[in-house]
Amino acid sequence: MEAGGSGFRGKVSSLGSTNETQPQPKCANTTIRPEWNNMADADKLSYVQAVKCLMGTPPLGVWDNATSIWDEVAWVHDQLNERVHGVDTFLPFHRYYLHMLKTLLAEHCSYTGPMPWWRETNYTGNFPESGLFTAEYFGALPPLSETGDGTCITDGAFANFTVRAPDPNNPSCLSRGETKQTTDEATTAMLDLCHGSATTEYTQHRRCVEQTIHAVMHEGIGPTMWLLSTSPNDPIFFMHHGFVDWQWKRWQNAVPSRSTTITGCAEYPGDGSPCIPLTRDTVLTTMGLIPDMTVGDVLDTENDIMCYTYDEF
Ligand SMILES: [Cu+2]
Repeated sequence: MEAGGSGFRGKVSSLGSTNETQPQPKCANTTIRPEWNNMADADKLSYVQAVKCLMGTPPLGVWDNATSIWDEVAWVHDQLNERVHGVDTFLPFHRYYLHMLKTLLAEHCSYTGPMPWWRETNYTGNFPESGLFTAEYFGALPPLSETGDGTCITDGAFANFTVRAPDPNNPSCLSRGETKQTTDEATTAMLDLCHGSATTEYTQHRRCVEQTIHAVMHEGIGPTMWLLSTSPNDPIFFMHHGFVDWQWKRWQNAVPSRSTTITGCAEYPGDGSPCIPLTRDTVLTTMGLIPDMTVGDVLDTENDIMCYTYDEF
């Protein structure tokens, strides 16, 4: 539980003031999401162990074929694939999805430690240097083979994890294979592009983040990660999306109204009619893994629902 004010929030919703003009109250005691390398080794270990715990925790009943909550986490993302990628819902959904992970870790694995993020642009493309891909933590990130194949991960906290979502009749291994040429594209220049004068509109920022560093790292890390729809099978997904969320937060911090208002499209009907707009009231769902929320609930990370910020920008 993050300190700060579930009681206060209950009071506010009973007054019915979660509408467009009245943002959620601020969190009294904001927690800090640390960059991986700013964490103590013991905290790193307890985080990966908590994630591993979800892989061994019986499913919640969201997906009939699941053997664990982790299977359901990946399956839900697969089911929602079209609704949460390539649309402006992308950033709020994935912020909510990270909140889902935090909630599941706390409720089912007693994890109350920090939710880490990974500053992917701090390297010269040599991601094993990140301190993530080690035998203590996430396991190896080997290069993609000459024939374009990944390698089953047999070290680290998630060694020999079997990927079952979305098709339990075709299980596979958790697999990685780095294409350095691709991951090398995640540069600070690319990062700055998404925060510059060409990206002052929310949709421009979202598109920039989604189509550059977000896409590059999914593609560059290899097989499990490059299948976008089921990529949360690889726990590195959440470190990666921590950085995606950090980028949005950094962009929001530059102009205060960016944490209270939203624009853009939640859906494109495809028949030439206008898009369905993304608003504070647009519903975000994990199909029952945690309760649904709205975009307005997650827009400001420092409100008393989300209640976090990052340790550095
Ligand atoms: Cu996604």
